[in-house]
Amino acid sequence: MSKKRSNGRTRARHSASSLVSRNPCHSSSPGAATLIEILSQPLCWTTCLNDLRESGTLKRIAANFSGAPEWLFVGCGSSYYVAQSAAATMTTLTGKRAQAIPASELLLFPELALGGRGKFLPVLISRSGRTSEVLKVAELLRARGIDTLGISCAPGQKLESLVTSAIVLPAADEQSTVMTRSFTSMLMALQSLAGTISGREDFLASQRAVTKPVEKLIDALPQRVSKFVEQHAFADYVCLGQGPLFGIACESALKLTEMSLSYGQSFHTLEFRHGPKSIVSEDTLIMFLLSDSGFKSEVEVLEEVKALGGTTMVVANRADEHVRHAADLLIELETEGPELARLPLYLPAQQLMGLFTGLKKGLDPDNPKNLSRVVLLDDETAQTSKHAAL
Ligand code: F1P
Repeated sequence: MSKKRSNGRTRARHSASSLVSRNPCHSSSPGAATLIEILSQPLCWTTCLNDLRESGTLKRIAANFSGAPEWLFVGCGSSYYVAQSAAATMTTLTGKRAQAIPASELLLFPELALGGRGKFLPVLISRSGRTSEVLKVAELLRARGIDTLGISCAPGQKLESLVTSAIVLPAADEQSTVMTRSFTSMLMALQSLAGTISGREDFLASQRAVTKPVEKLIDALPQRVSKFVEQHAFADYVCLGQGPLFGIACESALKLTEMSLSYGQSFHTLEFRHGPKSIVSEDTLIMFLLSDSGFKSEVEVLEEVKALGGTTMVVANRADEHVRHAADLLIELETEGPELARLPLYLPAQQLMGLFTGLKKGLDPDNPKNLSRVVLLDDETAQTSKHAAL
């Protein structure tokens, strides 16, 4: 059955739930690899955290770099959004100034990115360890004698040879083009580093503790999300999050865009009132990532959007009556411990929303249109700005 969209493009409609019922392990059908990678996250997180603890990697890196007064997290695409939530975590747990920046900004506007900065530690984030812009930044910093920390999921890649110290998470690497478990695992590793530097044993313990109970939640998610996708057809998607959740909101919007070629936007939740809420309608899905710290204020925006006739999806640790009333799809994480420790847990539902929306449109989320798994630029394009006065 084809469906006419407001912009006149017709769409083939496939049953998203068909993928859930088929055993993905043996299926090479569209989206199967990404579905396997999304569902593998709890086990992947446990493996990565165990590997890091048993190898003593984080303790070693904390010993070498905990003195750095300022941290600068650098990445591209999804890895830039890891940088945003990692920077928020580093500041919240250690009190140190931390910022996130796309690699291209540091290459093209170095004075903007680095001007006036005292001693700082750059953290270079790249799933592949091969992205040209990130490698260029690593070379630039190395040429300036600045120590760097790198994090990747692919052992033995160029980034590892260019940085002073590296965290590598082979268990989190993926076949798919889009980042799912690599995103959440690299974020969890950087959060664990911040917990180690700040000596927050409670945070480290809750990080380990959340991976088990979430298995049950993630196993039940495909049915719930695919059913919701079956019952709705949206023209636009908006993802809202505040504080450390803003990076997760950006990544959620990118997952919708990459896997379903939909228009996905992200805003700080309360910023949505200042203009963007003009697009609220029943065929706009507004996804709320509710924090504990800003819960009351964020729920007021949720209720406003519902009153304007918007369709809503909510991910929160625990909902109250207001949220239950205003959410068309409600995902409760129901975990204990500090809210920062459950940051990565907000993503699987969003990842599945992108996957099933793409399948419904007859797309293959494993191989998004126009995208390559690694962005390799010829030397010319990745040249640093002539003004690279670091
Ligand atoms: C970053 C990235 C991905 C994006 C696509 C292209 O790669 O931009 O976020 O989904 O796969 O590459 P990396 O530097 O983290 O390998």
